[in-house]
Amino acid sequence: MTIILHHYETSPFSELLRIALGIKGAAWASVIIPNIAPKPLLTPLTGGYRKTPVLQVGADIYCDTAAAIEVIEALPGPSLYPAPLGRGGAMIAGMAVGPWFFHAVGAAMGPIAAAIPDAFWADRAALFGLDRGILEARTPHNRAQFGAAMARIEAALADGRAFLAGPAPGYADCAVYMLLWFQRRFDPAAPILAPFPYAVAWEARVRAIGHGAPADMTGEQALAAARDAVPVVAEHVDPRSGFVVGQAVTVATEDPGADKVAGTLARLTDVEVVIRRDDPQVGAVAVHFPRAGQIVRAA
Ligand SMILES: N[C@@H](CCC(=O)N[C@@H](CS)C(=O)NCC(=O)O)C(=O)O
Repeated sequence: MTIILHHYETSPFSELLRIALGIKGAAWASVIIPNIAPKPLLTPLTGGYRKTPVLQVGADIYCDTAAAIEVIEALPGPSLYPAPLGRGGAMIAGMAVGPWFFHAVGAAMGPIAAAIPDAFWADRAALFGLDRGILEARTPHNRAQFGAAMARIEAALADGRAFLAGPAPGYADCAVYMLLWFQRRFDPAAPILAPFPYAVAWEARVRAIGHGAPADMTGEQALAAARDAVPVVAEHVDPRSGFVVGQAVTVATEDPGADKVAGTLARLTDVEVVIRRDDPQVGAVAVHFPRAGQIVRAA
């Protein structure tokens, strides 16, 4: 079934998945979504999760790159967890999507924050508590912290390895690469990267992987694809969790302005949370989240 990616060009987390699709050499459908709320053609699928990107396969909706990466991993082609590190690559990725991420964002956006529209800052203040003035004031700190991250990336690559986890590219490369890619969004010369020649050479290798074979799709077509499919979920709720299959729950990210997605619990493990929803526009869907980073509450 077609992989549908809901994303926008300038989104670093979207670039992470686009490169992962490139590693697989995958064909996929590209739906461009707004970079601020509201997202009227996405909400019927996710039930309110509004972050970017979202991956869709029929009536199965994958929120967060940590959930989406496993769908991409299951595609034919080279593994996103190449030897010798294997699944250990996910822990490198965890640095990039976690502690390094907002430093990288601050390093890139702090210097040009004044040129970005007020509506963007109002949206990010509501979602992340990200304030334009504070971001501007913290630019030197964020640039220093991003430099500290870059120094570690450089040191890891300085033994001459081609990719972070070994000779082949994987999830670790996709996730760390998005941070460097984002610096070049606002300043293609990215002098902040210049002191790190191994990292810059590696960045060029990752960029050369490309995005696979995207084909444009409209948001309306993506809704129709969900309407025409049925969700595929292996029901299982970990008895240690205190929840049961079919229980009404909400799922929300840890962000201050996160929307709660309501549904009935289909799957809850240490790896994932899956809820079923019935939507007036698309019918039955299953919304998949990674367990990490989500707050599950009884509704
Ligand atoms: N943990 C999420 C983070 C996603 C994220 O923060 N994405 C940014 C854009 S790169 C976002 O959602 N911004 C708000 C928006 O796009 O509406 C993931 O891995 O997918």
